[in-house]
Amino acid sequence: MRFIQLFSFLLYGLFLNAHTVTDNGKCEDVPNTCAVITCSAHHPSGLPGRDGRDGKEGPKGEKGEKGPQGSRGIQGPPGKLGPPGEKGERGSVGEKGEQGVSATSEVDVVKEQLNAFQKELETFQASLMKYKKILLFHGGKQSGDKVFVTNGLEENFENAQKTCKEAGGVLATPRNAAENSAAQEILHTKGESAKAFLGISDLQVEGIFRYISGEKILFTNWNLGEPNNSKDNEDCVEVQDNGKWNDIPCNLLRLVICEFQ
Ligand code: FUC
Ligand code: CA
Repeated sequence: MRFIQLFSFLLYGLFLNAHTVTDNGKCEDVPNTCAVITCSAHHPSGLPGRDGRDGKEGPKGEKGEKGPQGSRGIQGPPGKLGPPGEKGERGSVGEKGEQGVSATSEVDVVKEQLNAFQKELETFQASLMKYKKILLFHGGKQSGDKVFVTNGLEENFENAQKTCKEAGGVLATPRNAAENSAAQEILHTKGESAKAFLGISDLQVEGIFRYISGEKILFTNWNLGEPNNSKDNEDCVEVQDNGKWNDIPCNLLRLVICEFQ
């Protein structure tokens, strides 16, 4: 048995360390070659040869192990606004409020306000009546809610219009026979042949007479043959002492009669 073990050992050494002779006469290692006998027979062992040249660069090594964790970086910018959170729980019940005003007392308050307003209105109406009486005392004439009054002056149409406006009224504008009679009565207080301007003209469109408000006139009391736009220069209207109307030039002077209502 020992003999077989020794033989195997030698045979193994022969395969691992075989030598041969190359063309240039050197003895080199040739793995797995069974020429050890030839080499040692022709070239007895000499001085060791020089170191060979560096071999070619080997293949890339395997990836190294993961390094240790780096130090903590600086804080980043704030992130975007997140989605709204879920609805919170219902809060606790608040304190009891003060007692409200009862419906009945609210009605009472409105009733009181209404009574106070009614009293104010009565005072105002009494005051209005007082001024109406003053106007009538000064020669004013009433028709319905309207009162006609004159300042006793004669003015052209433009100034007569201004005078009435400044007094809070408008030039006399009879809209029916009763009002026309009231204006006529004023003329009678100023003597025969008295004439006054009316708040009517066709200054805007020739032949179409309108009130100062701009409305077309509805009631008329023209004298026979009027309006004739004599000399193509009659855009204003006078009321004569007989109550009849005539178109006349606007620059003539006529009594100022204003109406208030
Ligand atoms: C009539 C009127 C005129 C003017 C003249 C004296 O012709 O139509 O407006 O009053 O008389
Ligand atoms: Ca005329």
